[in-house]
Amino acid sequence: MASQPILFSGVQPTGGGIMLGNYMGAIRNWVKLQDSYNCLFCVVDLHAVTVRQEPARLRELSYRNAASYIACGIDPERSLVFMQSHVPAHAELAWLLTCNTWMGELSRMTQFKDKSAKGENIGTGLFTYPSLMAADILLYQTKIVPVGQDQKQHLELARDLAIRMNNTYAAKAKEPLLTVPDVYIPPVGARIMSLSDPLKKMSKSDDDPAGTVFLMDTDAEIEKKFKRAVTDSMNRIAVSDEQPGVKNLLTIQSVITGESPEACAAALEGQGYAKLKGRTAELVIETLRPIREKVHQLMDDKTYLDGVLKRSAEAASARAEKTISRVKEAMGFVTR
Ligand code: ATP
Ligand code: LTN
Repeated sequence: MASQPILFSGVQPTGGGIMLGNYMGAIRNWVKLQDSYNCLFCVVDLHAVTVRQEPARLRELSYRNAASYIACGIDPERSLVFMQSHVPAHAELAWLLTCNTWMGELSRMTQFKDKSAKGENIGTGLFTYPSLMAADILLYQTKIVPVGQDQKQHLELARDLAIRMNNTYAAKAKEPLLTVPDVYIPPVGARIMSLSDPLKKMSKSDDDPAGTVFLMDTDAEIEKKFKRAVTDSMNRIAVSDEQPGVKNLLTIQSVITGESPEACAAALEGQGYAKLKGRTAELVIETLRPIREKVHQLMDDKTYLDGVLKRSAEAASARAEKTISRVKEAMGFVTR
């Protein structure tokens, strides 16, 4: 509905594809919020190429991300589902924002520090990644951005950039140039940890696939990953920072059941870790199975997916164009 506030979010088509952390920290909440907001869900393929991607794999994963959004419950009749690279205004606004983003701000970004520490050839796109992300959001006058905990710092930059652009180029205008967005981080599940190293966040591009449960994993693979999940030797099922592995499993249960992690712990009182892992695996398998089946179905119907992507990109472009023209005019570009 046009009168509803605007929601924007996206996931990169990278690594092994969408995983449990993306689902619990982000996509699940998109589905919940989709009735109350005018939503745009983007496959952020321009962000994906900030690290080297194999072209055929990028294409496959991009389709799969779109299929996964729909399979998780996004209704493409109500919400836009599109490729970032299909709307050139993302790259255009990103440039205008990059020129208003300070080196110091980007240097402080923990995602850049973490990712650049791993690689040898660090592209400048990895450094300016947050300005592109701000462009994604600000292009649509977005009010709310549902993401996991790790994106909080990027969202703060997007807010700062909106305020800066408004003050610099539209201080006397009746209406602000850009809406200052709010972040939405879920109370539980905003930071799902790796099953093989519960001190590290679960990630779809982790070198060790044992720590990550992918949307497309088979039931047997999911069961195996949970069986091998790293816990501790305390032999106590409780929610405690001293037991990050156990806490992570209880958090996963909590997101699915809607009970608090403490209640999930109490339900397993006196039981061993095998039971805790088995119960968690069971819940995750039941949650992901119908989603996986739907993704397979959708991936077999590229005509349908292409239709959704085309329609959504056209609608998104028309909306993006309005912001781009206003920003360019305010900055002093000659109008066409
Ligand atoms: P990559 O490892 O390829 O950088 P990623 O797994 O960190 O990717 P993103 O595409 O960067 O995933 O993130 C998509 C969304 O999923 C974001 O909203 C992000 O905050 C959320 N997210 C990512 N990892 C987790 C996690 N472990 N727990 C909860 N939410 C997460
Ligand atoms: N940087 C995000 C992905 C992303 C995003 C966005 C999320 C790119 N643009 C706009 C929300 C809104 C990540 O999860 N790594």
